[in-house]
Amino acid sequence: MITQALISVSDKTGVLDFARALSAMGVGILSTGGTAKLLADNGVPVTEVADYTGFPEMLDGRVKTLHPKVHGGILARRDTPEHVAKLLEHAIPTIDMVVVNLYPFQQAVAKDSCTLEDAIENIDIGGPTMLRSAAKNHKDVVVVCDPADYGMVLAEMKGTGPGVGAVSYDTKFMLAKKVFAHTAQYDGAITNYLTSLGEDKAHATRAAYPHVLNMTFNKVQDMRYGENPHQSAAFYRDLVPAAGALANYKQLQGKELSYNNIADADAAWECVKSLGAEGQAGCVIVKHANPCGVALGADAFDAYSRALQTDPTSAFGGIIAFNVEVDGRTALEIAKLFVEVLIAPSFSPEAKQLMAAKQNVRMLEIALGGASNPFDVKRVGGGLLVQSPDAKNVGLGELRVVTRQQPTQQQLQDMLFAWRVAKFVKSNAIVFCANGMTLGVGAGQMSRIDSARIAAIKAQNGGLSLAGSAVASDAFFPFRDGLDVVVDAGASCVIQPGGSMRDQEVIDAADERGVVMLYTGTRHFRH
Ligand code: 93A
Repeated sequence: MITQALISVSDKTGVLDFARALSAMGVGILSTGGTAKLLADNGVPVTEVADYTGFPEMLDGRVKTLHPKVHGGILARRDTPEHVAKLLEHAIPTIDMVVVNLYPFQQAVAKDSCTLEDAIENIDIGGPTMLRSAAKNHKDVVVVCDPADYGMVLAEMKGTGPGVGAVSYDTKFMLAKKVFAHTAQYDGAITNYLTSLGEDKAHATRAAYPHVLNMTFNKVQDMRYGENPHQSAAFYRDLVPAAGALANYKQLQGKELSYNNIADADAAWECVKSLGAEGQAGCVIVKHANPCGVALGADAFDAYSRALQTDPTSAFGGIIAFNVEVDGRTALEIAKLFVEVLIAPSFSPEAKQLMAAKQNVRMLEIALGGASNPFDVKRVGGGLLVQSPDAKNVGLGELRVVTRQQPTQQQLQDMLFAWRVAKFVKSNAIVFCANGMTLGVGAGQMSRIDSARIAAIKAQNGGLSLAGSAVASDAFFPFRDGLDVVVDAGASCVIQPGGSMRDQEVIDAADERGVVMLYTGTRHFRH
């Protein structure tokens, strides 16, 4: 039963309506300075915490709610007689609901003008303390730190019948988990800011990155094992994954996803999301985190048939992703192959029905969306590397023709497609393409020339001609030998970042061989 709520919020979104509704249900409301004023000005009966505790707000508001009458009322176990007796002894009523959101520390430090003093004044102490007290005692206290939950809480209270409502244990537990994730994130942001301060301690260094290292996750599942059967593993999801991120998958059928399935599915999904600028269907087949076939097509069927041609041997047991709906005809074709995971924004009813006969295929539906992550992380011994994601898509205006030969429109299109794919291939990456499909992919080699040789061999194995093809190299050619290999194999044009000490040697080689070469000025290492 909720008789008394304490409301103290910096973000006042929705709080007036929420407080009004609580009040209408007979809940007494305690509140702090700004929040209390907003409620009182709008006719919601409210008691100031200072009047309630008999202790004035002090030290510029640093001490507002840090009082035994507040924390005793929140923390007392209602089913422990000693606790109840103590409350009675000190005339402390219970506080059954805590509605708090914190001083906007992250927003404050995101401003260039923020000084260390500003940042410190924006560290909320009383707010997290109340949230943590309430979350610890969630069995008896409803704790709300997110205005988005006001509606849900009210609906549940109203649903319990006339008069003062209650909130279920499951909801209280969920809200408590949310609070600890929230305060952990908040403290993480403070730590991150303080450790990024420059020598003068006054400002975060200009290069400080990221401002907020949001590393709070929800566990989705334990896995049978990790990359190998002797490794333990689990999958965690961001508190709020970005729209279009892999973690938002809905599994329609198939066995539980494995560790490698999720890693490969992510590689396939990120790559296929980057296709489609041409308004065509795109298909990506991934094996061991590398695309082994990528193609555009008139429809899903066409894109799949073309993607499969590049390397049908490697596609066995692969992960296949589409950027368009998978229809029945395409599903029928895919069913001929042994597939681990199939991903698409949607599947037609016919495709679902056909795949139902293949229950070993894990089918994932994910809505298409933009960037998945605000930053990339990689664990190293005793540390963490953090970087912004490789979101760069080279524009036409950034391309520079460095050879005497100029590209035709077709060559330009082929090179841009190859370049887009190369970004998703582990370095050293060499990708042969023509007409919106990969012809040969050389991935993950320690030398560029070996990647070039492998890419050419792949095309040969697939029975594909490289005559007149386009080649992308994810980083510059350090010597002319790599270029010679791709031209010997049949390439007529090459796209690469440029920037080698021997650029001139490579340009001369391209001119000598009569091929086109474009510089992007950007490289796409991927490890
Ligand atoms: O300055 S505090 O760290 N000390 C406190 O005792 C305290 N109590 C509530 N910050 C405190 N709060 C915070 O005040 C809340 O977390 C909330 O963000 C804010 C609401 O202030 P007002 O109601 O005056 O707008």
